[in-house]
Amino acid sequence: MNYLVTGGAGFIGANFIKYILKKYKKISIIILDKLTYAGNLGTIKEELSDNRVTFVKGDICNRELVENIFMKYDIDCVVNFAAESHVDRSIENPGIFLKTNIIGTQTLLDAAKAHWTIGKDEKGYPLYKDGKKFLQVSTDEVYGSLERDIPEGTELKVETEELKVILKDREVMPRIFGENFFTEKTSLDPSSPYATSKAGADMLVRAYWETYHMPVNVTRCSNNYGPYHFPEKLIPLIIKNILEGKKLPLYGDGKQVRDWLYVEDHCKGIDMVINSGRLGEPYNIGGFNEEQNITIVKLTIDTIARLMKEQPNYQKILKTSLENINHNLIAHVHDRLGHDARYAIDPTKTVRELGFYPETSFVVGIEKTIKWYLDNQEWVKEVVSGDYVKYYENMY
Ligand code: NAD
Ligand code: TDX
Repeated sequence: MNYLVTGGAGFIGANFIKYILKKYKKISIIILDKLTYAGNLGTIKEELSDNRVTFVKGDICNRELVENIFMKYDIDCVVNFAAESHVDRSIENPGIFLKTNIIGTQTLLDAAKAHWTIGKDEKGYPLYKDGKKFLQVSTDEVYGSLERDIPEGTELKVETEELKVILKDREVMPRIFGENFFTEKTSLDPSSPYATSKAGADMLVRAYWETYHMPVNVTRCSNNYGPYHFPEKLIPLIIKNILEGKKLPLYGDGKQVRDWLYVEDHCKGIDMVINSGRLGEPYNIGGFNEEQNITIVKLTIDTIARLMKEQPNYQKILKTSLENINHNLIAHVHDRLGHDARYAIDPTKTVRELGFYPETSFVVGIEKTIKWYLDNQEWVKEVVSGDYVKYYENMY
């Protein structure tokens, strides 16, 4: 089997490649990545020397290049991670988001369609070689925003009786605020240019299913965290700033809610959808772990302070004194424009149909993540280069 993994030098793409190579011996991977500021070959250093892996540097919008890849390799599955992924950057400069996220997806769809088609049925729909699949990695942000304010004393809830039964006896118990969730039937209602570009790509993939019967799936996942997360996103940015004794920018009142999922659990969910997802269907992948941003930030500060005390060796990384690692580092800054208040995934369909379940509780996942950053400061230095510095000069 040959997988074409686009965006494989980025955060989730790289974690996915590591997951697949470990789990399967007979899958070869062709990585196509433009190596933007967010892509880093250091992230996949070991995998690049594996003879099952081929790396191609290039843009998913480059038709000729994508065609050549399909001509050279018999691609069985496209897993499209490649994207401009940061909401704040999309507010500053939407154009590149539309280009990469929409036109890039169309370019990949066209090449896959051309190379996988073997004829037509009696109605004129294309017929495809067996076992092919186009997996579009999407996000819960395409659904827009849910209500945010959680009345005092609200109990944690799960939406359906069926979900309650499935969740019984699991180690990761749901932590869910509010009444409403995104299901796969929720209308797409994106707010930011990033989310809109992802929704555009989602709908295009759906259009290729409806119009050409392309073998596709879309996965819509909540906020990931874990190793190799680029330090412009909340959790890795906070970890980096704490270690440097810098202020921690919290947008607005910090009470916005996200559903956090450990990246390896997302990779597992994608693998399940590739293997068993019903063609043409979207699947939600969520962490059952809603949390307010302010709680995430405080927990990260507390965990780092604790780890520094438990393992004093780590203190040599600090560019500030241990006493300064406290909640006073939090600085409320101006809110993100059009900031979505709450994301909350109901992954019942994926749980029920594919047996998906997040294995990593947030307490375990955040400690693993922080330790990874403490142990991999060289990686952080490597990815924080010119473009990142320029971006932050303009931020606050
Ligand atoms: P990332 O920004 O860390 O990585 C994106 C990768 O794509 C980088 O390696 C970059 O070089 C590459 N890339 C960008 N433009 C390209 C182009 N035109 N051609 C080829 N490669 C290009 O992103 P991520 O956080 O790993 O997200 C991966 C995918 O998952 C995205 O599609 C994103 O929308 C989706 N997603 C992310 C999250 C999350 O929490 N991070 C949650 C749900 C879905
Ligand atoms: O400095 C910050 N301060 C802050 O308060 C940053 C970077 C973020 N935030 C807030 C904004 C969000 O409410 O924290 C929350 C998380 O922000 P991000 O890490 O930027 O993630 P988000 O905007 O939720 O989007 C992420 O999850 C869905 C990914 O970046 C997307 O690619 C994915 O689709």
